[in-house]
Amino acid sequence: MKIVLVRPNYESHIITPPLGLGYLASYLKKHGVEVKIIDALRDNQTTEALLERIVAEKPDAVGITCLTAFYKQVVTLSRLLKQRNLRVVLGGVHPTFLPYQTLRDSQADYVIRGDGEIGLLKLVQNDFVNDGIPGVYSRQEIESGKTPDEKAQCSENLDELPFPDWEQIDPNSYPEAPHGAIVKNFPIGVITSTRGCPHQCTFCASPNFYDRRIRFRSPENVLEEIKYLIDRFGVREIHFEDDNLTFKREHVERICNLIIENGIKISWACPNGIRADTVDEDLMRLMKESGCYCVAYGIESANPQILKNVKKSETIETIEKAIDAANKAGISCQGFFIFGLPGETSETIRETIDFATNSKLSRAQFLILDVIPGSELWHTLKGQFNPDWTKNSFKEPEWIPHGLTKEQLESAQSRAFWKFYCNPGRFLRLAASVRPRQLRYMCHRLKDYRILNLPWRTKSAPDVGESGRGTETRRSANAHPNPHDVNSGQPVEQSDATGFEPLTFGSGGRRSKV
Ligand code: B12
Ligand code: SF4
Repeated sequence: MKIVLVRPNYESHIITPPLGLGYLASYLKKHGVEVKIIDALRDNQTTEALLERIVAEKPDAVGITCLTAFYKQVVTLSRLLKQRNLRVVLGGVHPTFLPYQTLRDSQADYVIRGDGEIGLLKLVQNDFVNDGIPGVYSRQEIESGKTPDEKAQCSENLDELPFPDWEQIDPNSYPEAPHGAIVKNFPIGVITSTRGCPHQCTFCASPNFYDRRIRFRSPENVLEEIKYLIDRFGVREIHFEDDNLTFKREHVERICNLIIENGIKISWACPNGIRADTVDEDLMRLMKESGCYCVAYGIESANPQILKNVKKSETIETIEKAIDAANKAGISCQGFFIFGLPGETSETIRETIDFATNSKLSRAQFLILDVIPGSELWHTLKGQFNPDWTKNSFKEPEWIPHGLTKEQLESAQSRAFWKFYCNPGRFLRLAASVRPRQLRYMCHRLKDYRILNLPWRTKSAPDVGESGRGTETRRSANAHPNPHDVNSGQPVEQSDATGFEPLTFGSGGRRSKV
């Protein structure tokens, strides 16, 4: 039995090892299944070349990973594979929350919801006959009345999972576009030491994906993987991509202490962010001693009411303390902000920009809200916007808070970056840490985040300081009712409005080299 696991190519300025595919591959291999990973994003392959590469492998099935941001490319690839009579299985965050629509658009045979290791293995071992494997669904099953409300069985003891199949996603082959843009050392090993997050921020998909639970690997198991990455691939930096690395203090403290006690010389960072309410100066100092040089905090907004609206359960004072703690310990600190959250006004945008600019953050990222499947906002804002998954994620507004306009949000993004980096110290530190080989992707980022849109040349919007109400503030959704309310306590799967047309080659999957 041979399975090919694929990440399609799509427009992105971040290209990191696909951990999910790595875990699926090692788990299947451990159970005697032959697996080939093809990362077309890393290899920058056209859809045509990718298709031929997959077909040449003569697989028994093709598994494709799918986030909302590259749904279109997944659908295109899946349909082409079906035309070649190949069996297709989809998994990942997007199909987990919109299984029926995904199956219908992609013509894939199966969707597996949630963690994929056990469900996929069972399906393979069952010769692709689904006799009630939890979390596995076909379009026909759903149309004949089965409700896709179950997730696949997941591994309760994460230490039982083998490390990702690093041989096939060698850290050395991801040199140019790491998460967080600026890094200290290459190559980078990407690790998750936990799965899940018990919080409930309304813009985030993780709580629903993991049912608000968090599972931990043992710190010893994490250390083993770090050692393996160093010995086998010469890794010199680790990026923890956990949702909530510092959630349990003993967990992160033990990881730090093991790194120190074992004399491991490595730099590490948390580019996916940690929560400000889980850290203090002591913890930061320990993290620093073990090699941590950069953390990011999901700050989202400086307005207390907005933080409440999105159930962040953190105060601005806590966030300020956490930034202070990082600075005192000598750890560089990045802030993530989102414009366009419920309750946003021109005044709150200004508040956030002022907070960021006057803070001790050394870097900041300003995104525009995307209402993503799996998030609570996906439910509560349903019917108030048309999801468009062909647009650039987190860069183009889709739902617009009452009283604001699309243009105001877009100009806020570029204005925020400019104001933030107008500080000479910040700018010089940033410029000094960019490496020549990263320049191409750095330019890509500057363009994506509208940093190249000079704020004084952004026509359009009234200044965010002006209070005028937008003319066209909300778009009404045009959602087709679905034949089934198939989504597992999730809302009715929303709309056909995903920009889907007849299948074409081409656009699916070429990354513009900027
Ligand atoms: C690391 C990470 C990234 C990395 C790479 C992601 C990747 N997979 O290639 C980078 C930094 C590039 C990234 C980018 C983005 N990300 Co991201 N990212 C994550 C993060 C923190 C961890 C992902 C991970 O490695 N998990 C560990 C592995 C083991 O889990 P996994 O990938 O989910 O895989 C498991 C299952 O999903 C399933 N599975 C996955 N694929 C397949 C395939 C098959 C066939 C099967 C059967 C099963 C299966 O089985 C796997 C093993 O159990 C998650 C949060 C999270 N907790 O998942 C967000 C997350 C996936 N990202 C998210 C988002 C929104 C984004 C961005 C749009 C953000 C942005 N600012 O632009 C971009 C989109 C991509 C782009 N345009 O570049 C959302 C996804 C929401 C959605 N509906 O799609 C998440 C859930 C975060 C969130 N808080 O909401 N991301
Ligand atoms: S944003 Fe962070 S803290 Fe909030 S639910 Fe998502 S992963 Fe958890």
